[in-house]
Amino acid sequence: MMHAMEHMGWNQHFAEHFKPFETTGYVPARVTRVDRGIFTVIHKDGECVVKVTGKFQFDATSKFEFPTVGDWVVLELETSTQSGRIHALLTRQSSLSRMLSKDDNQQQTLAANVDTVLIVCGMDFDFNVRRIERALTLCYSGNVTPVILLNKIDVCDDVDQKVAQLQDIAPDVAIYPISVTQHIGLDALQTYLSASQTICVFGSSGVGKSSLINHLLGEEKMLVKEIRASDSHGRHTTRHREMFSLPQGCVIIDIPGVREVGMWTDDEDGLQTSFSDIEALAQNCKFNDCKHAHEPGCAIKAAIDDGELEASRMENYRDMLLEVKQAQEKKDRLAKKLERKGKGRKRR
Ligand SMILES: Nc1nc2c(ncn2[C@@H]2O[C@H](COP(=O)(O)OP(=O)(O)OP(=O)(O)O)[C@@H](O)[C@H]2O)c(=O)[nH]1
Ligand SMILES: [Zn+2]
Repeated sequence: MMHAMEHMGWNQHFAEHFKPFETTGYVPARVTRVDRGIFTVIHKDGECVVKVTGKFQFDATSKFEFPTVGDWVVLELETSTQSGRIHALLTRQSSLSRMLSKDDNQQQTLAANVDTVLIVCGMDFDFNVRRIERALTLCYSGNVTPVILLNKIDVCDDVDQKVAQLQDIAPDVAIYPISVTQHIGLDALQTYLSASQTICVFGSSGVGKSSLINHLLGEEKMLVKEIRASDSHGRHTTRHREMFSLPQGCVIIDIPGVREVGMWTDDEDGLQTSFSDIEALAQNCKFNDCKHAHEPGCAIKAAIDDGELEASRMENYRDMLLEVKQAQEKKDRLAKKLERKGKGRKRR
């Protein structure tokens, strides 16, 4: 049993959080698909399509408390009919969220419990440091480890220079120059693919995400093996699932919307991690409340003038900081609304 569960991403964290439910007869299950309130989940003995209980529905204060792809849930399972209901959500280890539109600040949680995001860039035309910064921030805000894959090094003349450029902005992130089609540098990725691990792949169209996933799945087969507790359900050649497992036991979540990175976060810490150089520079500004615009003694402006800091990096930081502030305001408004709703409930 443990074998199958580990190949679904189960680990000590979830085992710990499931303990209170052990005596209930409920089972842990992982959400592989969400479609308007209908959840496809897998458990150690199979798969079923379920809804949440009425109590779950009532207790939820926002849609972010509802299960999303990758979530572990507490499932009441009717084995004879393979039907059931979701009673609870096990505390998430991590999550990836994006902004649906800048104007209305709508958040969407795309995937939960992701350990590593492989950020894939194509070195032929897709190398964009600013976009990588956004992807990094998204990962840090969601407690996910980012890894940068610079693909197509076979058609790039200045790999070292680009690696150096990225090391500058992301000194703590592992960067792998690779070529999927030429089989260069791919063995090193095995570190991220062991059992109990869940990964996501980010990147623009054409950078080689599908090629990479196919390679990881095993080249001769070129098949996508859906996550199933047993092989008796057979293998499928089309990838209509949003989650599947590699032979090594790692789980890949591949949701179209997750591939192209947007961002939604109300977490300034994620931003501070990605832009620690700017935060450090700002400490040296003459005024504590320096807006880094036209103030005298601005260390940021000086660094840009000296060529020490790229103006576009600062702009990107400014944009994201604004998004974070807007998101925080929205969250505050929502919290106030919920508080009022909560009071209303108690009075009844
Ligand atoms: N030269 C070169 N081409 C590559 C490499 N890896 C992938 N490609 C090619 O890049 C093209 C796009 O690859 P895909 O894997 O379809 O890219 P994708 O990121 O999945 O694209 P979408 O499905 O549109 O999101 C294909 O023609 C691949 O053969 C590489 O290492 N070097
Ligand atoms: Zn300043």
